[in-house]
Amino acid sequence: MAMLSFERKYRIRGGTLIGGDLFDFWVGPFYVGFFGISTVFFSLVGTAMILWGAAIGPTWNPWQINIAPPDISNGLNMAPMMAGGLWQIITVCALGAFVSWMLREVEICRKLGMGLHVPVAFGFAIFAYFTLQVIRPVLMGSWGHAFPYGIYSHLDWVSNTGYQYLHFHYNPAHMIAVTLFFTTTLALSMHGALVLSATNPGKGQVVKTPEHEDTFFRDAIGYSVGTLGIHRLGLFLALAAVWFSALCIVISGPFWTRGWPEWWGWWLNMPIWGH
Ligand code: 07D
Ligand code: 07D
Ligand code: U10
Repeated sequence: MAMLSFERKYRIRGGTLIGGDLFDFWVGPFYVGFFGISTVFFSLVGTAMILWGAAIGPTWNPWQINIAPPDISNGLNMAPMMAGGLWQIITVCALGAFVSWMLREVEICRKLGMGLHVPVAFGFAIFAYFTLQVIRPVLMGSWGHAFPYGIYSHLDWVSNTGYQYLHFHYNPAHMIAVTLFFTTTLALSMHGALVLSATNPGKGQVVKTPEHEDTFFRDAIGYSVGTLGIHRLGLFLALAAVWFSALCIVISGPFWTRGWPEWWGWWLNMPIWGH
């Protein structure tokens, strides 16, 4: 019950960014706030538009529902409702809901007197989405370059977009992003394993301290990044992974239109090879 008495003590007014006391209350476990209301609003409108799109489409199979962006020939104009207009409204609602959710996190952090690390981190995910759906299509001159809303159709978009550049694995920013994602899972698995090994050492054993954790890595690899450090590193790795993902897709099209293997020509053409 420690958690519940803590919550009773801290669930007081204040810290809102907008609306003052107006929406400063909880519904069950959920803090509401102005941005809780706007989250619910954008989510409901966006979901309704997806359901409308599904209703006029050929299938109710959840895996196959697809709401496509406007045709490339439509450019950056508003599209007719049944020819990409729905996709445009859903995109606005998605961005409205994601940003509302982030700002609701900010209000919760302010109430608790905590840092803003969680909403900042979520902001990186929103930025990646914004890059895919707004920045890159705008740079390329058409909403038709954005990805469609559907479980399988968005996979088709990733594959098709990848092959447009012949071999997406040769995109250097994609390489860095993939490496950072792999390193993130490595770091989390090492951290999870280390903490469990120290705090859950088995029946009859004494719980170990951070000194044990530090010493394990000093013995094993000669250095310990430390108990605060591993969390800084984990956040950095994950945010850098998303940052390089956004970079790898925004350069594909707006700044590099040929196959990615060709980009490596600079290496093959270096004068040191003597040709
Ligand atoms: C575990 C937190 C929970 C979140 C979940 C996702 C919806 C969508 C909507 C039917 C880690 C909830 C899903 C609300 C339902 C309709 C219309 C997060 C966790 C469980 N993808 N993607 C998935 C999204 C993009 C790619 C799964 C969203 C880019 C590949 C799920 C976005 C590219 C694969 C999903 C988005 C891309 C997937 C599991 C937005 C590059 C898979 C996601 C808003 C980033 C995997 C069938 C997950 C799969 C998968 C959702 C964008 C590539 C449906 C919401 C365009 C290659 N994506 N995705 O666990 O099985 O995330 O697909 O940007 O293989 Mg995707
Ligand atoms: C965009 C998600 C944002 C989510 C938000 C929240 C809800 C609410 C509610 C659960 C960015 C949504 C929330 C909806 C849900 C409830 C209640 C995250 C986003 C705001 N690739 N590739 C990447 C790998 C290949 C290609 C990124 C690996 C092929 C293209 C990552 C491999 C070709 C694009 C990555 C591989 C190809 C990418 C994705 C291996 C295809 C992108 C992660 C091992 C033939 C995308 C910004 C990401 C990108 C991207 C990994 C292979 C193409 C680095 C490991 C060679 C076209 N690929 N890829 O970005 O950079 O997350 O997007 O083969 O566009 Mg790739
Ligand atoms: C970490 C940690 C740490 C901990 C931790 C954690 C990181 C060191 C101390 C946290 C980690 C975990 C708990 C582990 C598991 C987590 C994951 C694997 C990540 C993925 C998470 C999920 C898949 C769960 C997702 C669930 C969500 C997002 C909750 C959904 C909630 C709502 C829909 C309600 C939101 C409330 C709002 C907007 C405020 C307003 C509320 C109201 C007015 C009342 C409620 C109203 C509704 C529900 C209806 C509104 C409709 C909406 C929003 C649209 C839906 C539309 C439909 C048509 C269905 O490091 O320590 O430990 O624990």
